[in-house]
Amino acid sequence: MKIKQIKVFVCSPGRNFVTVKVITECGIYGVGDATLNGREQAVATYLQEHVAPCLIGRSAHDIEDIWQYLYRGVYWRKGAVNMAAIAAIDMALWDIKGKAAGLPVYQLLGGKSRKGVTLYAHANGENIADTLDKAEQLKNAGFKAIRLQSAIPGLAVTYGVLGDKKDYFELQGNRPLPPEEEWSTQKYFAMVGDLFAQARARLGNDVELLHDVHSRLTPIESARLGKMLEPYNLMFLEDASMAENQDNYQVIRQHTTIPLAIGETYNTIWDCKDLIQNQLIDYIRVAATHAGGITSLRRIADFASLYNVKMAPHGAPDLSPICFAAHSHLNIWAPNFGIQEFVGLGNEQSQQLFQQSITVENGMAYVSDAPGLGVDFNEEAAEQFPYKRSYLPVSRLEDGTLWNW
Ligand code: EZ4
Ligand code: CO
Repeated sequence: MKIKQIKVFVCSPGRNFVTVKVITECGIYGVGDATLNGREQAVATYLQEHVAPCLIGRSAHDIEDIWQYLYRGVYWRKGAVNMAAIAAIDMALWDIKGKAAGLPVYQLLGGKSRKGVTLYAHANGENIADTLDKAEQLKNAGFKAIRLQSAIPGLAVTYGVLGDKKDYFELQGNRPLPPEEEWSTQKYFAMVGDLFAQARARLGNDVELLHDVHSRLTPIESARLGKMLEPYNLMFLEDASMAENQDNYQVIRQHTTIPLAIGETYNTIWDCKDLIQNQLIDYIRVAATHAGGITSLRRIADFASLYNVKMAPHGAPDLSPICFAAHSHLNIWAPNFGIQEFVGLGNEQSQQLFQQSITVENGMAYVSDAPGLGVDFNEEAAEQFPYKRSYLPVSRLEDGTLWNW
């Protein structure tokens, strides 16, 4: 099962995805996701120039050794570009191993721990009533957990709110230079308590509610928010504050019992080690694509389980359906699975490019028994969707100071 060829694709079926295909001499191939939003070409070049040539001729079965070779072996460990490249190769190798064994990847991890994967959907609105209309629709469609985000009165554009765009693909897929958004903690605080008070009044108590702060608050402001939202029983508060300094979360934890989640930008277990070990968080949100693949996430899940921290992988539109498949196999296995973020199965073009075998019903995802990851990439269709430069916004305070995105 020697690796014969590694192909790298950067396509935009409405938004950019970096996809890797690892092909073996016996003809079995595997696919992986290496999408790094706004830095796609850096990963693609890294893979083509520095990773692929080193792997040709190696056994596709040596998943762990190849992971170590690309992590320890390069001297420059960690980093978003490096870890996304490792992730895509790792996913493709798990896909190959599953296909060679005739088993879905979750069986290789240890089998199913549950029937299906609970998802949380997004309700984003232009105002509180609009957000809650959308949340009600999602609840009626069977979702058991919903993330609420609402535009902040007095600010021109707010994180995650779609404005005149019909979906996330349209929002994130067509911005050739980074747009700018505004942030005011004071204006946010004037809105967010009402959002959750009204949400509980309208949606009742039999739905889980979540919220993403997108790292806009200082630790003591996050503590204040946690206390403010405690009566509304959130499943978790996501990315309240930055945690490059992992001790920041001590400050939040000292003041509030609101469950905390973080990790969507993390690249390795080291980024979350202190947060997990000191029981400063409740959910770890690492993505297979950005934290080194299935091999890394399995290791983080096992480590987190020792400290009652549950897995809640990132599920944004900039993670491809291959990542969603990798997460689904991990989620159905992990004894300490919490919840999976979910923004739909992609637009029509993306479904042409990626054939997904996972089904979604009543707010749950079900993994098929197809060997490997159970997701395919249509190389022929790839040519129809060329790369388009596109960026996330940047965020500034009202006085112009650059702030956290
Ligand atoms: O802004 O994935 O929880 N989801 C998120 C996302 C992120 C994007 C960044 O690439 O915070 O929408
Ligand atoms: Co987030």
